[in-house]
Amino acid sequence: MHKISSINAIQVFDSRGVPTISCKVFLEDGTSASAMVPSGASTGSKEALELRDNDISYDGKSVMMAVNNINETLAPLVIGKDPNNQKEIDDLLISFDDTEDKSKVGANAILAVSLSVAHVAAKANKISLYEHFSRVYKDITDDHAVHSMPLPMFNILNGGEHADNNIDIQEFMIIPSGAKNFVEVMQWATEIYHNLKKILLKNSHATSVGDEGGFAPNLESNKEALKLIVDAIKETGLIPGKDVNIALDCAASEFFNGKEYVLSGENKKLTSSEFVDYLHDLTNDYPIVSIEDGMDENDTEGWRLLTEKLGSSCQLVGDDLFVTNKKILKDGISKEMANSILIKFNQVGSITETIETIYFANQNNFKSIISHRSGETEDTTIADLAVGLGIGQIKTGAPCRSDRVAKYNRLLWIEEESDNILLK
Ligand code: 2PG
Ligand code: MG
Repeated sequence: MHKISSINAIQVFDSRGVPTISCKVFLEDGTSASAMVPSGASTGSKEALELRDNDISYDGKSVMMAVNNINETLAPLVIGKDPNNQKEIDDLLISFDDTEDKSKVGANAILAVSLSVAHVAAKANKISLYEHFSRVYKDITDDHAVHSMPLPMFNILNGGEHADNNIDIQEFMIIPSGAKNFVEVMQWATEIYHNLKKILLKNSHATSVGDEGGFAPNLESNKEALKLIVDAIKETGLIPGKDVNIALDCAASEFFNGKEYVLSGENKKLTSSEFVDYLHDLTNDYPIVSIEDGMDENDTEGWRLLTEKLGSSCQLVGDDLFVTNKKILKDGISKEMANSILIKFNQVGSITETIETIYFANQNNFKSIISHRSGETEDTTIADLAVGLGIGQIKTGAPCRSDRVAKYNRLLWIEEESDNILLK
């Protein structure tokens, strides 16, 4: 295998028009590949640090320090290395930074290098990125992954930090659980999405969209959002709770004031146990099979209660709660919080650590869901990670807006080009 000969990073822009990093890695024979880093809006407080310049340009959000860290500091560490050795390279970057939260060079800088090394290795080996991820998984964990197509959660109605409407819950997602393959998954999702638009129009609601491509109307309540979605599923000729289920991402840390869950859209202030009951009622009334960040990331008692009450019937996903961090996940498991984990590369900052967290989750019977960020690019790496590790679930926004659809389109090609990769 040809060794890494040079690395070049530049500042590019994400789906919100905010600066981010694109990084290209070259091998000695001229082979090159690049990757881009996403960015969140409703972030967990323990996420690895996204290094921004905090000066007058781009409202403080430029990433030139992180870009320069790649070009001047990280590149010399990695040049001369074999790109197949993902773990060795990631470990070098991590130990050079030597901070808990990657604040010295920036998690965005480390991740940009980590991702583009994987891309160039796959290209040089003349295999798909998902196949390469399986090899990396085997190297890191000694476990075999079985390729599978992930079932998506499509975020078709946006609220919270991702939209300027009055809906408190951040994401209302549909899961085409009964679809026979990924082509059918996409047909159902897009048809429901377009029927939802028609229903919103008929009821004189706005059809503008939020950060993840879902509609962002002002509504009376979270229940009204759920009702509209159920209507759209039925309008499509599908059966709610059988063909298509619903998932929520409450992103509850965004509306917890330290004491109460403040649902300003419906004028309610609820204690932890009242909010658990509120969510429980929603699951009784609607076909909700998954709830992410149902409680605030520091509300340990609330999480315990939610898990006790709903954990056997509903997937309870920790996002801000676990921030893709194995140590934090381990602590959460010991406290009996949640039963699943959302996986985002940039919360932890490297491929190796992401894979270690997924493996640890597997070992503890926690499900993993691979996820985009609300600030995305045309990069489709997460689609390959989901297939390569056979994760089974992905959430990457509405079936609308190219930053979201790029991942779904990549999955369509993977299904097309392989005979034996089936929906999990
Ligand atoms: C989430 C994500 C992605 P953000 O909360 O799960 O949907 O949002 O990237 O803003 O953290
Ligand atoms: Mg979330």
